[in-house]
Amino acid sequence: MIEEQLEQSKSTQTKPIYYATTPIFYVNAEPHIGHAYTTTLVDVAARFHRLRGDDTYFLTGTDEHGEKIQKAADAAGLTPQAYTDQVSGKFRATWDSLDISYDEFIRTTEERHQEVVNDVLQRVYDNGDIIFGEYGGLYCVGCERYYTEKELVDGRCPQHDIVLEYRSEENYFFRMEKYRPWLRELLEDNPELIRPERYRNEVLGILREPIGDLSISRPRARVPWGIPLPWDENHVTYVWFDALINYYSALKSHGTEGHYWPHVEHFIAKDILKPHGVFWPTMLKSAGLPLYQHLNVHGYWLVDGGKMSKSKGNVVRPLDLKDKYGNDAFRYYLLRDMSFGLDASFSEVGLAERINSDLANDLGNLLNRTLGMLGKYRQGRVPEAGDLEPIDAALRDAFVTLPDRLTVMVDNLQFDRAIESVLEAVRKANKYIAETQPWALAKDEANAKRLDTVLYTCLEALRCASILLSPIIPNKAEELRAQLGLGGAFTLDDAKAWGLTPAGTATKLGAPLFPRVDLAALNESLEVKEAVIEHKPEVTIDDFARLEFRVAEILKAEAHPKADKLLVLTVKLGGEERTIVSGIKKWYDPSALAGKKVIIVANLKPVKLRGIESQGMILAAEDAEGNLSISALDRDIASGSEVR
Ligand code: ME8
Repeated sequence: MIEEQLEQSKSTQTKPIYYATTPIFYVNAEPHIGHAYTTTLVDVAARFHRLRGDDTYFLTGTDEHGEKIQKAADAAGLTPQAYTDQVSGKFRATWDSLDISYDEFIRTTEERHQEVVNDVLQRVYDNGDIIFGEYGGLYCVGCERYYTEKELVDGRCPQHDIVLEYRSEENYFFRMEKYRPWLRELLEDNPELIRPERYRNEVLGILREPIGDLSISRPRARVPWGIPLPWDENHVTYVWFDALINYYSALKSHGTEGHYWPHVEHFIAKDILKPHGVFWPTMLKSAGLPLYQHLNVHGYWLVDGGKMSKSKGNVVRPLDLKDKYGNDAFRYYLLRDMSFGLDASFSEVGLAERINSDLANDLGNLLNRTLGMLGKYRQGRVPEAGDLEPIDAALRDAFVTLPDRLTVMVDNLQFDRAIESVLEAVRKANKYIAETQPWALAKDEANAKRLDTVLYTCLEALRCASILLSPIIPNKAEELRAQLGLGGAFTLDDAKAWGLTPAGTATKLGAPLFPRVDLAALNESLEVKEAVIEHKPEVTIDDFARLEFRVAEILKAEAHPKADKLLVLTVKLGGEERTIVSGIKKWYDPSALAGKKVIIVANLKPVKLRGIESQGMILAAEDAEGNLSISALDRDIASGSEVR
């Protein structure tokens, strides 16, 4: 099958078109490693297609309407517009800082998008596919959709693990059920349409039973933050109906839909399979628009064996990893350590090990050894190669056959295998050095030409590696090329040709491309972090409001008669005096405490500590070693004042 595809790709004459999309992300959360994965993956695919010379277009953006966003804006105390501007800006800035080469960033609050949503809605309406009716069901605001009983796990939302609320409302409905037989047949006839296969099977499973009609509006009185329906302004468009259209509206707004739309490739994770696998194709069909080429569905990055969540406190932020390890190393890890379609477990140690083994050891060493020897034996200048011996030709073939193999792998979403095959060739080059022993050749002037050939072969291996890895590690690939003395533009075809490095080129051995990570130090710092971060549940503002924090002045402090570690404090709280027993004795001399103002929790139920009733608790900061410091106020404030 691979041979067949190779033949096909060779025989393609016209410049292929590639249009790839990420989901547009909800602006109720900040970018995390999951968002970064899909976006980096599409970036790598887009860069690879550009390298092949394809006419490439890459779209990403943010999903900004709906009840969930409206609620998030309320909680942040901002208008929905101000709030979405802020978070959408963070997504864009994150992608810029991660070197994401998107061609366009779309926001669903833009007028150009809203116009196209109206247009598509009107088409579906004119086609007789919209009806008005009442619907009742279990709704998840997090997913912004109704769930059927069958889709629930233990009666809860499978994505958010919460009990869903029953809702019933008068809405407009899209006659989705009508298109079920068509979609089923389409998926049966086109096994690659949704891939990998497990997700196609999942959608086919959904289509085996009635899918019902899709509620596509919300009453404007309840959800004002949305696009009003063109035929009834008392209702706004359901957020998924609005959001999915972004993939088309971005093109339509500048007239390129005829060019790119027929080639669209969507990339999503499994969480939003149903909207993309069922809602979207049926919507497109009704609106008379062509379907996507492929729906490419990847798995989830798991952290600590489960989903990341704010409440568990284990959300992994891409910019933190970029700052710590560099962006190229982070991108490399993301693409190398997840098999497309399957879940993967994020591990910082795994990331560091990947850097050390593949990037510092294999690639970095090849560069350092080659340029080191070139400096020593040839003043850093690229020599002219002589005739190739079989061992040289074997290494050449390992590289020049890679572009076609990688093309097939990338087309089949095997990004991890594609990277691994380049690294295999890099390892072969290291082995080649061990076998040809340039240092031994250098000892005898009679072997000068042979040494030239060996060094040149290593340089060519590095040049090809720099091209093949450039979509994944774009900056380091540039640095690598600069050290090789190469500049300017290059294409994938340049990695099929051997001998493109001009003899006489001056190389410039620089700093190591990927410094090794000190694994022992990393393990130690992670252990400390683990100890400090207790996973605490998220609280609502109402939970917080139940606690009463007040300023208290310490009047006197003395050692607890029956406990080594405790002090008994008398504090003044406005007009009131209280006794508080506190475990700060190790850090404070009782005589130095009188007169200090501290913050206490004033409405704790009193408890007896070693026989003395404590009527509150002093807040103290605690570091990783367990040292305590009672809160210091930087301005004199009356005792009894509330702290919020
Ligand atoms: O669903 N692992 O937006 P969203 C891998 N606005 N990828 C992950 C991930 C994880 N742990 N968590 C999230 C929405 N993702 C809608 C989309 S499209 C018309 C509308 C990535 O902010 C993955 O791409 O919840 C997933 O599909 C997407 O973020 C969901 O992003």
